[in-house]
Parts: sequence; C-alpha cells; structure tokens
Amino acid sequence: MIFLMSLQLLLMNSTHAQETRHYTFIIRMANVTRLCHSKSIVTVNGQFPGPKIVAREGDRVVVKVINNVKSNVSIHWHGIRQLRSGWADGPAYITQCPIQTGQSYVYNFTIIGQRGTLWWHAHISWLRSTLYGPIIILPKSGVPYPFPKPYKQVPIIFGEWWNVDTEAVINQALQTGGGPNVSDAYTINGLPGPLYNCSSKAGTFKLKVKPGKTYLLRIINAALNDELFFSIGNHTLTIVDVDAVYVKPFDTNILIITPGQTTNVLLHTKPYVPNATFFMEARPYVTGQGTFDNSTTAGLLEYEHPNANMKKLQLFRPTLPALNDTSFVTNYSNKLRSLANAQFQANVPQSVDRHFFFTVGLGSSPCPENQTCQGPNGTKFAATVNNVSFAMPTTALLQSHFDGQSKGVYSPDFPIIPLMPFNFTGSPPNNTLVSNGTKVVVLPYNTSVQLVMQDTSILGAESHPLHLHGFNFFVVGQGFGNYDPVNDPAKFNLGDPVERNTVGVPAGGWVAIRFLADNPGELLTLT
Ligand SMILES: *[C@@H]1O[C@H](CO)[C@@H](O)[C@H](O)[C@H]1NC(C)=O
Ligand SMILES: *[C@@H]1O[C@H](CO)[C@@H](O)[C@H](O)[C@H]1NC(C)=O
Ligand SMILES: *[C@@H]1O[C@H](CO)[C@@H](O)[C@H](O)[C@H]1NC(C)=O
Ligand SMILES: *[C@@H]1O[C@H](CO)[C@@H](O)[C@H](O)[C@H]1NC(C)=O
Ligand SMILES: *[C@@H]1O[C@H](CO)[C@@H](O)[C@H](O)[C@H]1NC(C)=O
Ligand SMILES: *[C@@H]1O[C@H](CO)[C@@H](O)[C@H](O)[C@H]1NC(C)=O
Ligand SMILES: *[C@@H]1O[C@H](CO)[C@@H](O)[C@H](O)[C@H]1NC(C)=O
Ligand SMILES: *[C@@H]1O[C@H](CO)[C@@H](O)[C@H](O)[C@H]1NC(C)=O
Ligand SMILES: *[C@@H]1O[C@H](CO)[C@@H](O)[C@H](O)[C@H]1NC(C)=O
Ligand SMILES: *[C@@H]1O[C@H](CO)[C@@H](O)[C@H](O)[C@H]1NC(C)=O
Ligand SMILES: *[C@@H]1O[C@H](CO)[C@@H](O)[C@H](O)[C@H]1NC(C)=O
Ligand SMILES: CC(=O)N[C@H]1CO[C@H](CO)[C@@H](O)[C@@H]1O
Repeated sequence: MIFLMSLQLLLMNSTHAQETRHYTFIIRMANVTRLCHSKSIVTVNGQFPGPKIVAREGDRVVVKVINNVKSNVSIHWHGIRQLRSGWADGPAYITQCPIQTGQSYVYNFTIIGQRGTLWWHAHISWLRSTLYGPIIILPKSGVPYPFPKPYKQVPIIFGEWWNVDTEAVINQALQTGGGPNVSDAYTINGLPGPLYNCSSKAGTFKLKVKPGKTYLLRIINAALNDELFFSIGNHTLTIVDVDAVYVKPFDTNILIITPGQTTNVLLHTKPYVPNATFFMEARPYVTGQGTFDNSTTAGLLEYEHPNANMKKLQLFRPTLPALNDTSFVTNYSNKLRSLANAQFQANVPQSVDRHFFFTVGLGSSPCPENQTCQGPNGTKFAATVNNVSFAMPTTALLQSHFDGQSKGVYSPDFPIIPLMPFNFTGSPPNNTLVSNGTKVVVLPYNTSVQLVMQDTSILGAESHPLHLHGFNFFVVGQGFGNYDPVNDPAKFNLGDPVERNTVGVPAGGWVAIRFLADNPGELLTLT
C-alpha cells in the first residue's frame, strides 16, 4: 500500500551541499562462517556488515552500485528524506526497476535537515539479511551536538543470521504460504557472540573503552523480523536521538528497538578501570503466537587495562525484560519526546486535512489449485492493510507515474478506512480471506495527514513495525484495544511527540501519527 504524491516541481531552496561524498558499492559474493556454518552471501565490497556512509547534514551523497551477483538488487537509504529525489529511494518496483546482473545505478541525494544515524539495506526479496550498513550523519561543521561531545562514536548494528540461504527461506515461505523459518542467531556487527554453541572467539564483537569517557553508540536494528531489547551489564545509557532526530535525553538501563529504527545513546564509562568485563546483550520482544528465534546475541565491553596481566576479570551480564514484557515497551515508548527547542523544533501538524484509519495485521489468501499450503487451514498467510495485500507490480510505480502510463500498473483506490469494520481486537471474524492489488492513495502536495494504524486480532494480535519512506512523522498517540475517534484525540501530544520514520504498531492496540505530505513521489510500506 502506497502513498503517491501528485508530482509538482518546486525550486530547490537555498540549501547548498557542503561536500559530495562518493562511494562505490560492488555487489559481490563472499564466503563467511558463523556458528560453524560457512555460507556464500551477497555483500557490498566483500564486507559483512557493509561499509559505512559518513556525511554531514547538507552534504550530497553519490553511491554507484555495481551488481556482480546473479540476483537483482536495489538499495534503500532507510530514513533519508529524499526531498525531491524519489528516484534515489531504492525499493525495487516502487521507485526503480532493480539493478540487474552486470548493470549499475547511481544513487544521488542530499541529506536535508537530518543528523544522527540512519542505515542502508537491500530492498528486494530478503537480500537485506546480508546487505546492510550504517549511515552516519554528522552535524554541519561548526554546529555542536545538543549533548556532551563524544570521545568516540561506534556503530552497533543488530542483524539476524540464518545458517541456510535466506533467499531459499523467503522463497519457500512465499511458495507454501507458511511463516518463514526463523533465524539461527541474532548478531551485533555481524557477530553472534559467546552465548551460542560453536561461537569461536572470533565471533564476538568487542568494544574496548577507556575509563571516564563518553562514547556515542549508534544503534541500528537491521534484523528482518524482531524487535530487540538491548542492555549493557552495570552501565546506564542516555538516549539522545532516534531515527536521526534529537530527543529529550533520558537515562535507562535497557532500550527497545524495532526493525528499521535507530537509537543514539551516550555510554559514560566508569571513572576507574573496573575489575570486570561487561556483556552487552540483545534479544527479542515477542507478541505473536508463531515460532520465533528467542536466542540472545552478546558482545563484550572491555576496559583497556593498564596492567595487561590482569586476567581473572568478573563477568557482568545485564538483565533483560521477559520476552513478552509489553509494559516495559509501553513505558519506554512514552518516554521518547522530541527535543523541541528553539533550534530543533517539532513542527507537528496542528490541523489535519485528511484522516486515514488503517488496520494492520494478518489474513489468508487462497492456496493455488493442486498445491499444498502451510498457512492457516491450508491457505497462505498474507500481510494486509485494510484487508488489502499488496501485489508487487512488474513496472516501477514511480516510473509508470512519471511516464504517464500508470493505468493498469496501480489504481488510486486504496481504502482509507476498513470496508467492513469489526471489533479489531476482540474475537476476529471467521472469514480471514484478504483481497489483493496494487492500490495507492494519491495526495495533493502539502496535505496534512493523520494516520491511525490499528492492529487486528485476525490470526493473532502481533506488534508490526511500520516505516514511512520519504517522510518523518510524529507519533502523537498510542493505546490498547480499539482506537476511539471521539475520546482518544483529546489525549494526543501535539507539543513534543517523538519524530521518527519507523514505529511499532502495538500488539492489540493502535498508534496515531501525523505528517505533512511535502515530498512528491514517495511511498509507505509495511515491513
Ligand atoms: C567460496 O568458497 C567456495 C568453496 O570453497 C569457493 O569455490 C568459492 O570460490 C568461494 N567464493 C568466494 C567469493 O570466495
Ligand atoms: C530481474 O529484473 C528483471 C526486470 O524487472 C526481470 O525481468 C527479471 O525476471 C528479474 N530476474 C530475477 C532473477 O528475478
Ligand atoms: C547528482 O545530482 C546533481 C544534482 O542534480 C548533479 O549536479 C550531479 O551531477 C549528480 N552527480 C552524479 C554523479 O550523477
Ligand atoms: C526458546 O525456545 C526454545 C525452543 O522452543 C525453548 O526450549 C526455550 O526454553 C526458549 N527459551 C527462552 C529463554 O524462552
Ligand atoms: C578481580 O576479580 C576476580 C574475580 O572476582 C578476583 O579473582 C581477582 O582477585 C580480582 N582482582 C583484583 C585485582 O581485584
Ligand atoms: C509472559 O510469558 C510468561 C511465561 O513465559 C507468562 O507466564 C505470562 O503470562 C506472559 N505474559 C503476558 C502478558 O502474556
Ligand atoms: C490439478 O490436478 C488435476 C488432477 O491431476 C488436473 O486434472 C488439473 O488440471 C490440475 N489443475 C491445475 C491448475 O494444474
Ligand atoms: C480453520 O477451520 C476450522 C474448522 O473449520 C475453524 O474452526 C477455524 O476457525 C479455521 N481457522 C482459520 C484461521 O480460518
Ligand atoms: C471488543 O472485544 C473485547 C475483547 O473481547 C471486549 O473487551 C470489548 O468490549 C469489545 N469492544 C466492543 C466495542 O465491542
Ligand atoms: C461466520 O460469521 C458470519 C457472520 O457473523 C455467520 O453468519 C456465519 O455463520 C459464520 N460462519 C461460520 C462457519 O462460523
Ligand atoms: C489475488 O487474489 C486473487 C483472487 O482471490 C487470487 O486468485 C490471486 O492468487 C491473489 N494473488 C496473490 C498474489 O495473492
Ligand atoms: C564491577 C562493577 O563495576 N560494579 C559496579 C556496578 O555498578 C554499581 C553501581 O553503579 C557499582 O557500585 C559497582 O561497583
């Protein structure tokens, strides 16, 4: 399901690129070994995780991507606003045709009004399981952080590892209609860590620190499916930025991060060299009824010891919440507030031109004749918004719109409210069949939008991460049960709500977002 803004040419404002950052991404195979399994994986430049992009706010980024593998590839720059550069956003068959074997494509965009951490990943089938890396956006030169200047900055990127080929995993799931096989491990910077069987020392991420310093950890959740809790034993983290937007700082021992989100935290190391090593750990927050990977990835926080012979160090492990600790997640989400000061304002739309109400959840689609399906009652699982399951076109949507040949490619009739309302979080209707199609909502430029996303209990209530391409949005409210359009809006935060590009729709609940549709030719997708 997609928003497509009516295309309108505007003069660029006077934002000048300070510098152009050039990168070449060669997509090629590489052999890696994890958990004692060797696998040939698709990589950028042979690196796993992939290389970091580093730029300042206002810079232009030019990435030439050369595809030297058998699969079609495209790369998405997750969270980059792509103001009037929609061609560079990257989702295959949405903003571009995929880059085919032997071909190349130049992504060319400017980073406008963003500073913090974002990330890039493949946006076709499941290639993002190995094709991902950080985007580090530094403030403009001469502009300080609104927090103590960090001594060092370290990306911490969570991923998911399968011992088998992930393209086979997703192809099998699409074929049979069952849930995809769950991962074998989570990873920190590509490494599973010591809590897995067969994890050699070389398989653990180590952060070596000096005492009495402030480190900026740029945390990214690049896992395909799971929201993750994260904590470092015996250390407090100060949250300062999410999705490349500053927030009001607050301290916590544990954070939760949804796939697609980023969180910048300050880690103040102890003033002395402790006689200890500290685990940092991540494991999932799970709400659905299906099977999941409940394992824990760990890295080590090690203090540089003046005395290298000091061996017998104590090990401190963090305590993470229970796998289903929804109240922790709710409390944490409520603490996230935009910084909203004179310099970094929260421009929350105070009035709304268009109201949308989308149900988000599962359903089933019929099993093709003579096939055996492994979804509910022999059908196929389908992810839906307002009971429509997105059908991937074979022509890129943006291109078909640009060429004036969108007829037959997509239809502008996406339902903006559920066609058959029901008690969304009560007992589900007995008919779980969904419709499918390539349907979009077309909005005039500069429409102010409020979108309420409501989880459904069809085939089990579950938390779903939602990401808006080309926009940040403000999370003005959330709650459990059915959204109440009469009483809930009175409780919205229109002052300093968190601004971000990805949000988890609570299991058995709803979330309300607002944004200004000020970026032509973009889209919303369900991850
Ligand atoms: C990966 O390993 C296989 C088997 O050892 C080898 O044939 C292949 O050339 C290797 N691929 C790369 C990219 O190194
Ligand atoms: C790659 O993309 C092209 C163009 O969309 C398509 O025709 C072709 O089937 C794709 N190849 C694979 C292996 O998916
Ligand atoms: C990137 O886009 C800018 C603005 O359109 C253009 O001036 C520049 O030549 C482009 N760079 C490349 C390498 O395509
Ligand atoms: C994880 O799942 C396995 C297999 O279902 C189960 O045996 C184990 O107890 C679970 N561990 C935790 C921490 O829930
Ligand atoms: C450090 O802790 C270990 C484990 O508790 C202990 O055996 C060792 O004596 C301690 N060393 C110092 C210098 O305190
Ligand atoms: C969370 O899981 C525990 C067992 O692992 C269970 O006893 C408890 O009822 C669950 N809580 C919720 C809110 O589902
Ligand atoms: C399904 O199988 C039956 C019996 O083998 C056959 O007659 C029919 O043509 C098949 N249908 C399709 C769509 O393949
Ligand atoms: C599966 O079929 C049974 C028996 O007809 C029915 O009770 C159940 O609700 C169905 N489940 C789903 C998910 O459709
Ligand atoms: C929806 O279902 C829930 C759970 O059964 C129930 O508590 C609630 O009252 C229902 N809401 C309405 C409006 O019927
Ligand atoms: C499904 O629900 C409809 C409407 O509530 C009802 O009329 C019908 O009998 C139900 N069918 C089954 C198989 O339960
Ligand atoms: C879309 O719906 C039609 C009609 O129910 C069905 O035949 C087709 O298989 C569906 N396509 C997908 C991709 O689910
Ligand atoms: C080993 C270690 O650093 N322990 C510390 C854990 O945190 C408490 C409170 O900050 C300290 O008192 C311990 O010394």
